[in-house]
Order: sequence, then C-alpha cells, then structure tokens
Amino acid sequence: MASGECDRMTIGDFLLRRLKEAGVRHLFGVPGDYNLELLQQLQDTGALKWVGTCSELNASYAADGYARLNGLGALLVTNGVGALSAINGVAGAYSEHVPVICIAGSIPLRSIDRGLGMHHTMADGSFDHFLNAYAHVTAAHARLTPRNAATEIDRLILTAWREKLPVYMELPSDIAYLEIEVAPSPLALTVPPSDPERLRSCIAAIAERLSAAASPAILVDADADRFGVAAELMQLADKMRAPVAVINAAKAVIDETFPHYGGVYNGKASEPHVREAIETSDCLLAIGYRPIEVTTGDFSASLPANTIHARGYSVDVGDDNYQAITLKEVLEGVIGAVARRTTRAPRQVEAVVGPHAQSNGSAPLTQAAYWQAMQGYLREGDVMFVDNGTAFTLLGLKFPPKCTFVGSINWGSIGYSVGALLGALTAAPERRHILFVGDGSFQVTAQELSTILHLNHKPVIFLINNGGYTIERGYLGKEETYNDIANWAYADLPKVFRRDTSARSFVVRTVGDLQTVLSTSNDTMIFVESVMDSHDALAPVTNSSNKGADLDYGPRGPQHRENLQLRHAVASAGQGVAS
Ligand SMILES: Cc1ncc(C[n+]2csc(CCOP(=O)(O)OP(=O)(O)O)c2C)c(N)n1
Ligand SMILES: [Mg+2]
Repeated sequence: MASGECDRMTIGDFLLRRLKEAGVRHLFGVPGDYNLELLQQLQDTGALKWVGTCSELNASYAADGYARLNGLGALLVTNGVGALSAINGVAGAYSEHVPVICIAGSIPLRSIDRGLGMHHTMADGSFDHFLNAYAHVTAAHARLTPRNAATEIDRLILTAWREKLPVYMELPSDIAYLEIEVAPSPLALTVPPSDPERLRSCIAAIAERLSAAASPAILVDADADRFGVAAELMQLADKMRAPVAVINAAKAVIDETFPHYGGVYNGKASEPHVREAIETSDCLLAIGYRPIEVTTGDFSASLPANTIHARGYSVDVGDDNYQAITLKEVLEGVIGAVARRTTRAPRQVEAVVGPHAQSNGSAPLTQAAYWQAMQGYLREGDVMFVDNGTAFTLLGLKFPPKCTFVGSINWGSIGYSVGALLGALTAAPERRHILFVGDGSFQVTAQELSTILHLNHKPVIFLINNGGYTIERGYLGKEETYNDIANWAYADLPKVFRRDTSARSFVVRTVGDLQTVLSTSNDTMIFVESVMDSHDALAPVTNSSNKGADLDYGPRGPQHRENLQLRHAVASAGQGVAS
C-alpha cells in the first residue's frame, strides 16, 4: 500500500475496529493471560462492550444467540483451555449456519518461534493442535502475524458473514500492540454480485417451472433466515398463491400468520395438509434444505421429483447447477418473472399442540395443560428459545407475528438455550425473550443466569422440573436412574445468583398456579419452575424418541424390552425432535 492510502494501527485495535465495522458491538468470553492485552485495548478504545461469561462454552452459545439476532457474533477465549471449552458451541454454529467469530488469544509468536514450552498447551512442542481442531468446525481459520493480520482479519470476518458459518482466529499475545498499515476505509459487508448471465438463466429456469406448475409450493430451511430472504419468499408465495412450509429448524422464519403459511413439514410426522402440500406439489422450491432424521419424520420425507434446490450461492434446477449467483438476487428476479395467480385460495392453519387440558385449576400440572397455557402467553414480537427435551413441544405452537425462534435443531447440545438467551438479550434487549428449558438442559449452563441477572436483563424463563431427562426416557430407560438428576431448588437460583435480585420466582404445581403466574407483570425477570411428572410427554416427543431409538439401536437394541421405553398410548402427528 502506498503511504497516504493507509493508516497505522495496532493489530488489536484494528481487529476491534473491523469487528465494530462489521456490526459486532459486544464480545463474549472469559479473560486469560493470552487475551488480556486485547481486552485492555477493548477497554481503552471502548470499541466494543465486553460481556464476561462464566465459561467459554456459554460464551460460544451467547455469541451464537447474539449472531442469530444481530447477523454476526464474536467471542474471545484463551489458548487451548478456553478454545476447547468453546469448540462445542462453535461446531454448533457451523451445524446451524450461524456466523460466529471465535478469537483465541494464543501463545506469543516469540515462544512459538523459539519452540518454548508454554502453559495451556500439550507441552509437546507443537502449537498447532487447537488451530487444527478448529479447522474442522469452521469455514476459515488463521493464526495472525504482523504480515498477514491486515488481510486475514478481513478475510475471516468476511468469510463468516458471507458463508453464515463460524471462523477461528488466533491472536498471539505479543502482537496485539504491534503496529501495521491498514486500509482507512471501513470493512464493507458485501458479497460479489451474481454473474449476470447465470443470474438471468437461473431466474428464467425457476420462473418457467414455477409458472407452469399447477400446485407450486415452497419449503424453507434455516438458511432462508441466515441469508435474509424470508420477506422475498413471502412475496413470491403471495404472487403465486402457493403454500409455504418450514422444517422445524426454520420455525417462525416465515410469519405464521401469513395467509400462505402452511405449517411445519416433517415427513410423515407432519400435519396431513402440510405433507400433502409439499409432497404432491408439481414444482417445489426448497430453500437451503438440509434433511436429517428429526426434520424428515425419520426419513419419511419425500420431496417431489420436480424440486428446485436453492442455497445461499447456488441453485439446482433439473439437471443444471447455477453458480455465481446470490439467493437474494435470484428470488428478487423470480418474484418479478413468475406468473401471478389469483385462483388458488390460501389456507390458514391452527396450532397443533396436543389434547385439550383439564379445566380443574387444582389438578396437578400436565404437559398438555402447560403447553396450552403457553400458547395463550405468546405475543407479537417475542423471541422464543427452546432447549432439547419435552420443551420441543413449543415447535407445535402457533407463533404470533414477528416472533423469532432460537433453537439448535441439528446440533442439539443441551444447555445451548441459556447461553443463547444471554446473547440474544444483549443483541436485542428491547424485545421480550422467553426461554423454554428442561431441568436437565438447564443444569449444564445454569450459571449463565447470573450474567443475565448481573446485566439487568428481564427474560421470562419457563423451566420444566420433571426430575431428569424425560425425552431420553422415550429412547431408553423409562425408569432408569441414569435418566434421573438432582432436584435443585431452581426457583431459588435468581436469589443465589444475585442477592439483591428483583426477579419474580415461582414454583408451579397446578394449572391454577400456572394461570396466576402467567398474569404476572414482566417489569423484571420472571423465573417459573413448573413441576411435572417424569413420565409426562406429549405424543410428538415420545413418538419421535421411540423412532429415534429404533434408528439408533437397530432391531437388536434394548428398546424392545418390556417397559424400558416411555411410550405414548396413541400415535399421532407431530414435530420431530431429537435428544
Ligand atoms: C451436550 C449434550 N449432552 C447430552 C445430550 C443428550 N440429551 C438430549 S436431551 C437430554 C435430556 C434433556 O432433559 P431435560 O432438559 O430435563 O428435558 P426433558 O426432561 O423435559 O425432556 C439429554 C441428556 C445432548 N443433547 N447434548
Ligand atoms: Mg427434565
């Protein structure tokens, strides 16, 4: 770079500047001697706000939750011990297509150069183990040096943002204060525009098929959210008067009050009208479809032969594959090109949550009554978090307009939701955030509640206390002690985690209790521990777990033994869920 065209900045300041330019306003993580120097730069420049978490695992979940609402998230960990604690969450971000930047303050270059043994390593003379580990769970990784920092920082941030995937960056602790030459212009979060011919051809091919179809339909996976095309998909559906279904990883990506929204497609576990709309469509437009057993009704999903598969940057139409296009430009073009239909009628759907609850207010609380009450509690604009377990029943509720769903359907790491809640609260504190979590999942990351309280956030937390891992009992071990957990005084935790808390805590045992609690005002955190039977689960949960066991253990597996599996009396349709 010729002088005059560049600024001189320290590597650490430049990294923080780039993060800020990319829209990252907060950094989650845990201090360590290898990252304190960057933290000091953060403190001195005020470039970002630091949100210290109780563990790096929780920081990785928080950065993921933050990115879901903000478009990009970041965490800062220390070498090895911190990086490996965070790797589960970063891998989850990969699985769920969430752009998270994991920065590890790492061994000083001065030690690496001379092969000096250092703490937080294997003490085996190698400094690459963690970089190599992260290579498997990120779209890009690099160890920064004074030579590559200016370009690698931009490459990694842009890769995360463009690919909607995590990246990993090692910042050796002795270079954060070294000056380099950097471009003065801000980082532009852009993708290269489509190749004009490929774009035109792709749009024409899609529009031709959709226009010729008698029953076009749209199937939406999470990438529709990640690549920000939900509005375009609704416009397209509206113009074609075509039904739109989502898979449960894309819950609420399409506004569920949109007239053409059909429901959740999950193979034979779908509501019949959803299954019919998708499987009998004579031209299906599938967005980012990544089927796994729990999103396909155990592989019973059967997409029509004439399915167009569109992804962030490529599309399959018939035998053709289109590269050098962007999903947004393709959809904008298709909306313009496709034939408008006026004859097909939209079809509204009702919530599919289980049987009607008992009306007796003093009866013990059941899952059926619980979820029915929750349906009435949800309101426009809520952010809903779900963890693994019977809480998955949330997927069967009908969401009001403008809601956001934050879950980890593909990766499914228990405890994710508590960290993600902190992250999302940080990104969008003005919205109402509601966590649905089981006791088992909560126990993994419960301490992050303290950070949420410390920062004065006011989420609503619904915890199901059913004495352990009920969803697992549907796989195996209906009565086994390995599915039992210690019975914490959950509702006391806000007080434990913050002595002067104003959080309202409740222990709910009856339907009447729950109804009272749900009318509590939300000017402070509400923490609701609901006590329910360890064998209570709605059919979608037990059916899915039972089938999961058959897949996992095969015909010779122990699930066939008498009374070893929690089962539901009557099989019925529902959303697939994994544990
Ligand atoms: C990190 C991780 N460890 C283990 C599991 C396996 N697992 C899935 S669900 C579950 C139990 C969830 O129990 P809880 O949160 O209490 O839900 P519920 O009892 O309502 O089903 C476990 C242990 C997992 N998904 N992730
Ligand atoms: Mg439980």
